[in-house]
Parts: sequence; structure tokens; C-alpha cells
Amino acid sequence: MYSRADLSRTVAVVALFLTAISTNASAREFRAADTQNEDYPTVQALRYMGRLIAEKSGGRLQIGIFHSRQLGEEKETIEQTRAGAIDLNRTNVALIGTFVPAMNVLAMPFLFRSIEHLQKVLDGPIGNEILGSFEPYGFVGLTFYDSGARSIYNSVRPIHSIADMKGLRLRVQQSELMSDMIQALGAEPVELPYGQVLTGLATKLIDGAENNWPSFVTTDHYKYAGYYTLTEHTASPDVLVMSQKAWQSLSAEDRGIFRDAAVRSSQFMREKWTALEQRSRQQAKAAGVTIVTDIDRKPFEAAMAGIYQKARRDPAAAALIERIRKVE
Ligand code: GTR
Repeated sequence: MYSRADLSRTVAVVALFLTAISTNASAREFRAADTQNEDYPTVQALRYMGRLIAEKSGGRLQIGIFHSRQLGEEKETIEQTRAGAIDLNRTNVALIGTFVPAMNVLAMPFLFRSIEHLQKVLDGPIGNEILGSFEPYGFVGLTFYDSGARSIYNSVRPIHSIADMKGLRLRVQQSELMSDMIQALGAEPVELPYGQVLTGLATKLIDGAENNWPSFVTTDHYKYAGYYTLTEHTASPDVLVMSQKAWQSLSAEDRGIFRDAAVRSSQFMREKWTALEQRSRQQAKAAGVTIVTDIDRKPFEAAMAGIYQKARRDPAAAALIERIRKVE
């Protein structure tokens, strides 16, 4: 026979079970794409953001992370984000610059005097304004992530001067601006998705590429390109965007949760970034990569005049470039 106590215990268990079902049913997962691998600082930042969002929403909002190009190469995932098939995308500004013109300004060569200058711009009113400029293009800008400076690496020869660039076939991101940059330096740009660079290097389809220390090392590119020259020709940051479709579906309160968590994830990421930058450089050095540090960047900068001229044809870009340069 069942006692009253048994009965009420059963009722309690059933109630708990129903709550669990309904909590799960109302939990919503936002799919996030990141081209980098599982431990890369941006992926760690997305995981951190996911934890914050789940906590703040009592489990209602979750982030499902698809790293290592599981949802496709970067350009395709940006298109899918614009179409609303992917909810969140951590991309590089040079890639999304094809869709959102202000993003290309941040990828302009030798624009930032230092990482401090870059962070000051991104953390201040200009950064906020730029994040706000995504909306007409089908995205919502949530936050920027550090991505250091990009430099040129190759398997043929150490680059000591701009003359050494001549004839090298260098992979660039799928971006007209990046192609223009490498061409202006005298090399031959080859636009390839990130996931094809390693094979490209291994099969000698390309002589080299350009990227920051963590990307050079975590992808194993350093095993095939033994010369890394600190050209630091661009400091194009990474950025996190949400699709307009996902954004429209959120209440004002939930939008606040996302915005707040995104900004915190960017702060969380900075320490991880600096540590990995140093570790990657050491790892490349230990593996025998020749690191050229003593280059005169002046001729590299001078070669960018045409690129600035082209960018300045757009008055909004011209004004933004000036404002960024003026930030002390
Ligand atoms: C990295 C960036 C990636 C991707 C990659 C590339 O620095 O984090 O999103 O754009 O560069 O060169 O394709």
C-alpha cells in the first residue's frame, strides 16, 4: 500500500520532472561559428560567454560552439550568418569587410601605431560606433577580440626589405583589401580560405602567407614556412557578430545579457591572447623558424599610398581613418 508520504513524494518527483522538461524545452541554443581550433582564445572566449549567458538567463539561453570550420569556411559562414542560418560568428574584420565597409577601415595597413592605440580605439566611442554600423548589412556587432599584428611568413627566403617580396606567392584572406596590400608590396596574392593554407604550403601551391603568431603556430603553418618577418603590416582585429534574425527574436532584457556577456568575454580573452602570442613565438623559434625583426618598415608603409587613396574615395572611410589616427 502507498502511504500519503509516498504519494506526495511521487507528486514532487513528477513535478520536478515536468519542470525539467519545460526548462529544457524553453532553452534556446545559439549556434556560433569560429574558424579557429578548440583551444584558440576566441573559442575559449565564446565558451566563457556561453557560461555567462546561461547563468544570467537561468539556463534559457545557451551557445553551441562550432569551432575548427565545422560550419564551413569563414566567408561562407558570414553569408550564412547574414541569412540567419548561423546565429553568432566570430570572424576577422578583413573577411566581413567585404560585407560591411567600415570593417575594412580597421584592416587598413599600418593604421594603428601600437596595440595600445588599437585597444583605445576599439574600447572607446569609435569602436562602439563601428559596432553599431553593422545593422544595415544584416548583422549586429557585439564585441571585438584582440588579434595582434599580422606579419609575413614564407618558405623561400627571409624578407629583409621590400625587394625580397618580389614574386612570392602569398596566401591572403578572401578580401580585396588584403589582395591589394600584398600586391602593392610586390608579391603575388593568392586568395584562399584559412582551411586550405596548410595544404597550400605543403604542396608549394603557395610560398607563404601572413598572420599573427597564434595563427601561424596553432595551424602548423610554421612547420612549412621557416621565415617569419615582423612586417606587422595590419592589426585587423577579430569581431563577434549576431545575425539580425537572431537579434530580432530576443527581448530587450536578453539583448542586454548578450551584449554584456560579449564585452566581458573580450576582456577575458585578452590575457589568454597575450600569453598565447608569447608562447607561439617561442614555439616557432624553438622549431628553428628564422625570425626577422630588424626591418625598415618605411618602404612597406610608403607602398601603401595607393591603398589609402582608394579607401579615401569613400568619404565615410576617409573621415574614420582620420579620427582613428588622431586618437592619442
Ligand atoms: C586569423 C583570424 C581568422 C582568419 C584567419 C585567416 O587571424 O582569427 O578569423 O581570418 O586569420 O587568415 O584566414
